[in-house]
Amino acid sequence: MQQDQLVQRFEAYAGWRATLAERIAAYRDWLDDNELNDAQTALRVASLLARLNEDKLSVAFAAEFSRGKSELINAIFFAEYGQRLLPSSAGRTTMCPTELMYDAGRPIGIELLPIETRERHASTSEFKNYPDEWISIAFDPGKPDSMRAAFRNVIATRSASVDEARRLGLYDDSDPDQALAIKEDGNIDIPCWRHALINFPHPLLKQGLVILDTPGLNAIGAEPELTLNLLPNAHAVLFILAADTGVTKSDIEVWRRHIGGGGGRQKGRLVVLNKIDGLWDQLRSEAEIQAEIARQAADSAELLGVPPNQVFPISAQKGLLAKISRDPALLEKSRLPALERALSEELIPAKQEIVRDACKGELDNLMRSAHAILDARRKNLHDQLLELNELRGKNRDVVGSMIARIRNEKEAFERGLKQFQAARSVFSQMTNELLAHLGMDALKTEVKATRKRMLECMFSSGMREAMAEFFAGVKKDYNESSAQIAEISAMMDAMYRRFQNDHGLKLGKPVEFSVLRYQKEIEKLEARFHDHFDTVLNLIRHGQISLTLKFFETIASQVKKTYEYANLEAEQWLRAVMAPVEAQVREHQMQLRRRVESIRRIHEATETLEDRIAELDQVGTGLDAQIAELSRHALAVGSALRSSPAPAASAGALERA
Ligand SMILES: Nc1nc2c(ncn2[C@@H]2O[C@H](COP(=O)(O)OP(=O)(O)OP(=O)(O)O)[C@@H](O)[C@H]2O)c(=O)[nH]1
Ligand SMILES: [Mg+2]
Repeated sequence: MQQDQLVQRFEAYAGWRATLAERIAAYRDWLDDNELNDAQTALRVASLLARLNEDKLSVAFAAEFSRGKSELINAIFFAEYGQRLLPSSAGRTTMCPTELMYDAGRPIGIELLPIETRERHASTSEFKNYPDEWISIAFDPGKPDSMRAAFRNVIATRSASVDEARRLGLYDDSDPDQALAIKEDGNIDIPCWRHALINFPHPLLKQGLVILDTPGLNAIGAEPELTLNLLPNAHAVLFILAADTGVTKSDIEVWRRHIGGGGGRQKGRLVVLNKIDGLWDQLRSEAEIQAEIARQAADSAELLGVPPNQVFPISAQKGLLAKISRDPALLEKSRLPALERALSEELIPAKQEIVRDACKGELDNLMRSAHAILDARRKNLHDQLLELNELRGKNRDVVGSMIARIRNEKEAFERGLKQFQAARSVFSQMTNELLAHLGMDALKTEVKATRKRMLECMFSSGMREAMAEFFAGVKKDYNESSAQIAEISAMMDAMYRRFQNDHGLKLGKPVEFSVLRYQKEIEKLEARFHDHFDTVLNLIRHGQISLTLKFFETIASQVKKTYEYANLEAEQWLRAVMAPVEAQVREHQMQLRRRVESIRRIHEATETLEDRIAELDQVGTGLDAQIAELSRHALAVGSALRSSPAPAASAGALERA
């Protein structure tokens, strides 16, 4: 199997992730061995590891039809199968959005969502939760022919009456091209499937890559899932133009509406000028050909309003051929490697940054708590030794009064504990309130009410109002959560301080948390909805109320996702903020008990002072070793986190391919 640059970079990234996961796991095992792993910590480490494991990176290919999206995917990712895996041919080919991925928990094969589901009030995302709605077709990932046959489903079409097509939002009366598509029998061809999921253990897919192939995007009623979710959320989007057609009006429309909308240089958005082999005119000199390619690339950049170095002229077809026939000269000429390099440079560091940021805070917290516990033990031991050293040469009365002193201390702490219990019950009350603001049931009710209002008012102004109110409700939930979080933080801050001042616990500052990220996401969704409102208006004009609702469903399911994540994160934070106090309180309680116990034993002369001091010295040596080991783990995890994935050897990659 040939190894190209992209694969190498990806493997390096996956390697980075694996090393990090390994070191976190080693740390967890060490915590276990040293009895430092409580239930909360275990849960937090497990969710951290799960997050690393599930880490996905998505690359979408978008363009007008027949620009070579599917061919480019074949060339970049699937050349090693020795054939054209995804169907690619002249005219409209790919008929439904197609995601290629690997999820070990699902059967290998292709799953297809019937087009008829477009009439129902649910987004594709939501249908993903109901496997029974999908048709599954298995294939053998070891047999390219079997895969190819299964992949052909994405081009399947069937005949439908104009009425049915209209109902499904696949026919627009105002589009003259569509009238031309009506066949002699009065019917029209429509896609059989609304969405395809292809699941198989390709090396890159196994490492978390998700590839999204899309049908030509300028069709009316393009799946809102693409517009509102899959494309804006992809880590990289390749927009493809073809040298033989140049930049057409509909190319520009697709670009503006679906990809380049935000204007300026957008991260992870690459423009590809495909089919440059059409310019390889044998009657022209190489220099003339290169100049022509450069000119077309520059023109395209100008028309789309992107910097010229963001446009990559390539030949997907020749690139695929070169890889299959192992022809390095042709591969170089196809310029595919330059695009692959840019793609990996765009994609991987950005993704790594996200993962790094997500893990760093949590890891720091975990390590800090462990450190705090060990430090507390160390300090306690030190105090105990001081106490015992004081006892040297003293009589039993002194010992008795010392016991009384520690008992007092213990009682004071127990009074503090009562306050802690009370504060904890306030905390859980506040927690419930916070989680209620982010409640899924409340959101579901809100979605239902909005849907009803939208159905009732068939006019655009009413729709806009219903949506505005929906967003206002969601924003209110988040604002209230935010206020609640501030309250919880203030309370925890006071609690931390009290335990620090009154009982000498080392707690530092409580971990911080905000829902700002989700508030921003909601703002983005709202903006996206407004951006696409003209499409919605168009749908309303054509009486396509069900499709208008589908737009809403897609937004609603995105909002729901933010609630889910916010809930998850809030729960994690609540644990993280409470866990250190609980752990240290437990620890402190145990230490006080031990101190009383050890002095009592000396008092009753069941143990000699010197034996006890020697024993504690030994405990101290053990503790020092533990603290050193903890620092070693922190260092190992920290350096894994900071390091950059380095591809094994990139220099020879082109020659080898
Ligand atoms: N000459 C040439 N033809 C290409 C190249 N890339 C793709 N094609 C051809 O262009 C046609 C369309 O390619 P597809 O991969 O099906 O295009 P697509 O963008 O996926 O099209 P839809 O699936 O319909 O949206 C096919 O006949 C390909 O063989 C290329 O680099 N050079
Ligand atoms: Mg295609």
